[in-house]
Formats: sequence, C-alpha cells, structure tokens
Amino acid sequence: MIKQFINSIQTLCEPDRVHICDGSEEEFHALAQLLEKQGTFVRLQKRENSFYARSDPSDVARVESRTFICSENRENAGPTNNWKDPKEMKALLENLFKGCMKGRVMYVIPYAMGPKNSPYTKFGIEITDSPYVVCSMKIMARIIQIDEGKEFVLGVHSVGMPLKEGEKDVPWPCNQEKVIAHFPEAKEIWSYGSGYGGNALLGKKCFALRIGSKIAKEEGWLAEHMLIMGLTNPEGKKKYIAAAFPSSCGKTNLAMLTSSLKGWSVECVGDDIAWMHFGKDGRLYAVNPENGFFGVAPGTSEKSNPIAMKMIEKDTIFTNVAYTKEGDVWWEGMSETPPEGLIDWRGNPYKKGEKAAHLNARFTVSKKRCPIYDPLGDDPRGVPIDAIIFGGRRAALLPLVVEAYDWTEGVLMGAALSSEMTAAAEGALGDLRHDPFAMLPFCGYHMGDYFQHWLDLETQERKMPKIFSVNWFRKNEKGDYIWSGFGENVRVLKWIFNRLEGSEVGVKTALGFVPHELDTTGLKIDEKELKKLFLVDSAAYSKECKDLLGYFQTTFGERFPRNLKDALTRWQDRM
Ligand code: SAT
Ligand code: MN
Repeated sequence: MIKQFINSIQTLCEPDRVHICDGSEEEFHALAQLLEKQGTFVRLQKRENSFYARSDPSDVARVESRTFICSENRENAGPTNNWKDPKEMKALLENLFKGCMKGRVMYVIPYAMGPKNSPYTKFGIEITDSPYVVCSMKIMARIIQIDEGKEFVLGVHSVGMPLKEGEKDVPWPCNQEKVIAHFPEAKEIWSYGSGYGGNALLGKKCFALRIGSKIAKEEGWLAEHMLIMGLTNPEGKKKYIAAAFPSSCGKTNLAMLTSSLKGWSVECVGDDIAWMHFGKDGRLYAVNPENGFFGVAPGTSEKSNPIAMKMIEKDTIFTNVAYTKEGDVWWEGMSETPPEGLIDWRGNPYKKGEKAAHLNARFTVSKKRCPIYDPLGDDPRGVPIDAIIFGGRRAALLPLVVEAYDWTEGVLMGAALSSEMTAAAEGALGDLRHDPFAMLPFCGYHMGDYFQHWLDLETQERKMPKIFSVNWFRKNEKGDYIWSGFGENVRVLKWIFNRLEGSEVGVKTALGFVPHELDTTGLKIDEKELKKLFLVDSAAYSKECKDLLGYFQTTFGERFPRNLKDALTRWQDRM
C-alpha cells in the first residue's frame, strides 16, 4: 500500500531520484551540507550546529486563503474553511504536481506524532522535494521506519519549482501559486508552492490539527491548538494545564515561563499542540504530538523567555531573522539596539526604521534542548490535565482571568475567543477576528459540530477540567499594557492552581469567578489599574454578547449548539 503510494507519487512528480529518510544524525548533516552548498543555509559561527535560512520574501507565513478542506460534502467543511470538491481538487493537484519535482530529489519521511509506545501516537508520511523541510521535520517530528502494518496519514509536499536540465537552483524555491489541501475522509494532505512552516511541515497544523481534529471527532478525543505545562507550588504539588491562544500570542513564552514568585515553577510539555484523551479513571490526559518547537523569534529575549534563549544556543535552525557580521542571529527585542553591520531578513544591510527580522521569523529546535522539559513529557500515558485556559489578544473588555461556572460556559469561553491578528498568518495586523478555541484556521470539519463535540465530552463519570479565560493584553487609556505579563503571569497561574485546590476565593461576576486579589508581592502595579483588570463592564460586555450571538448565528446557523446559545443567554441575563 505505502510502497505503491510512494511509487505513484514518484511517477506523478518525476523527481531525479527518491531518498527514504532514516532520521539519523548523518542524514541531517549531509542534508545541512547540501543546503549550505545551495545557499539555503548559512552555518552560524556563534552557535554550534545551527543554521540560518532566509525564505523568499513572498513565502513567510501560513496562507489561509489557499488552505482547503476537501470533504465529500461541502457542509462538513463548515463555514470557516475554504472548501473544494475532492475530485475537483485532486484533478487540480494532479495538474500542479505533474513533473513538479523534475531536477530534484524526492524525500520520503515516515514519522510519528506522539510519544514512543503511546496508544495515542499516530503516524504520517511526508513526501517532499525540500531538504529544508526534511531537516525541520527531523526536529519537529519523530522519524521512524516505514511499516506496512501501520496506518499512515499520507502527505505530499512540493515547493513547486521543477528545475530544467542544468538550471541553477535558488536558495528558497517556491511558487507564487500555493495550495494546501486536506482530504479528511481519505486522511491525506497535499501541499504545493510554499516551503514555510505550517504550509510545509505537514505533521504540524495539517496533520496534528486539521486531520487530527477530524480523527479526534470520530474517535472521541481532542486535537487542540494548546500548549501543555506543569505547574508546581511551593509544597511540591504539581498540576498540568493546557492553554489555547491564537498563533503568535505568547504560547511558547507561557509554556516556558520563568516564575517571578518564589517556590512556584513551570515545566514544559509542549508549546503548540495537545492531543487529549479521557482515561479509564475519568481524567483528561494530554500528549504533545510534536518533538520540537517552531517558535516566534522576534520578542524572544532574556526578559520574555530566558529558557528559550538557553534552548536555542545550539542545534537550532533560524528562519527569517537578521544576521550579524560575527555570524550570529538577531531580532527585535533581543537587545535594545541592533548590532552594527546587521543584515536584515531580506538579505540587505539593515536600515533603521525597518524590520531586521520578519515578524513571523522562527526558530526550530528539538524539545530535548528545552532546559525545563517536563519529566513526563514523553510519558506514553500523557499528563493529567486539571485546567484548560483560553486566551486571546484583546486591548479592551476581557478581564485578566475568569473561571467559568461550569463546563458548558467554559466551552462558550472557548467559542467566544477572539484576538487581534498577528503575523503568523497573512492578513491585516491588529484587526480583531473571531478565533474560536484558537482553532479557526485549524479545525478540519464543521466548527459548529466541533463545539458540539466539546459539549458532548462532559459525562457524569468524568472529572472535567476547570476552564478559565485569560487576557494578558489589556491596555490603558495611554495605550500601554496594564499587565506586565511574561514571568508575572505565574501570579495568575497561582490563582488558578489555588482555585483548583479550593483554597482561593473567587468573586462572582456575570462571566464567572474573578480574583478577589492576586499575589502582587514585589510587583509594581497601580492598585487602581489592577482592579480594572478584574472588571467585567456590564454595558460593554452586553454588547459583546449581542455581537457574539450575531456571529454565532450568522456563521454557524442551525449547527450552533442550543446549549451554547442558552449559556450565552445566561451571560447576557447576568450582565
Ligand atoms: O502554522 S505555523 O506552524 O507556521 C505557526 C503558527 O501559525 O502557529
Ligand atoms: Mn500555533
């Protein structure tokens, strides 16, 4: 079956030859050398075994407008996804992929998503003509061997730039035309034209979220855009938390938080994706399907994330950051002022007032490099989740933290998530958009059914995690962030932890419980401003509820669950 598939792709794409990847260090180094020779990689003088890549300036982020869910029935892709008939899409792809790997090597990457020997782990094969993708996948996924007995999600990727005889390659081959197509019934992924991130590393958003969410729905579990962290209190008691934020809202920083409170500490299981199943004991268990971090570089600093700074000291691939004359990398936020003689992400001498690094510049690094990688991070059973957090980037309205009154209202908090746009996807920066569960670009089926799936998970026998909503990004009248964020977020996590323990009071508001007070020892914050962070402004929120109802009804119609509508009415009535 698999051999046959590989053969058929070879026939279609007409590569010069086929290379089956074994995931070894030797293979990585040989490919890294090849990439150096082609000018894709520059080996960094200042960081051991690390490389610098610059993409084509037109290929820098996920292309949501060219991402498709090709379900048999249009309805099943739902209103939030682009849909194309699978037969039509296959015909289009056959056309695009015909001879698309001429002059290139076709790499076959068999990989696992999830820990070794875990019942929750799933397998994929990515066929690609990009050695950059192979090197990245070696970090981001666990490369395994092809095993005809296993079920594989099949993925085909091409940069879409065949080479004529004797034609010289460019450092970042790609095509202006891009298509990222998912076939949820056949469990297949076809990606054409981009070599960047989630467009090209098919294990990540394509498999672990879009196809993953569809499988999870069928099998009764959850594939979520969530970080997973362990939080330990001064008595040594530990709890695990999963948290959903839209792309580029600080998930990596939160997952690796350095606590500003004595005795409290965080360990990291994952920074982007959680696969969660209910165990026989009725608790929810999470595994991180990924093997590495594909983190946003700009803004990452000794202040915002010292753990990540340590983590990327070596064995890291940097893409679209700036390059220093000493042979190191730099990005906005790393230091006050850019170093002399900097080359920007486009390869030009850095000019003041321009961006040195692209806003969506990334580092790619194995999770084994994370200094606070959780001891249970690779446990095949996963880690038990006690709390789920939903967070967006909202300058106004949303309190710093709220605890939902029950599961259904918690699910509503997830559904109600909205956020100001970041650079992780194409689109106007800063525009507010609804992003339910931070899954808007990642849900592989009808999002109304996805809401219902969340609601259906609650049963008498299960110990449902508590659900919280957070917003680190509230601003004051002057336009400054009120909350200092980063390591200080542990103060909010402490409140959440103690709520789970039952040792902390909550103040009732229309939305849920907010803190009576937070531990602010050592924190410089105006008490008046702090109080504002816990305020649920009834009038303003009433309007938000109306907007939400409008959004839910016009977008999801009949498929917006009745129970969520009722919960929204409860919010509204309490305002
Ligand atoms: O999708 S990517 O992997 O490129 C990053 C993100 O949007 O979270
Ligand atoms: Mn993400």
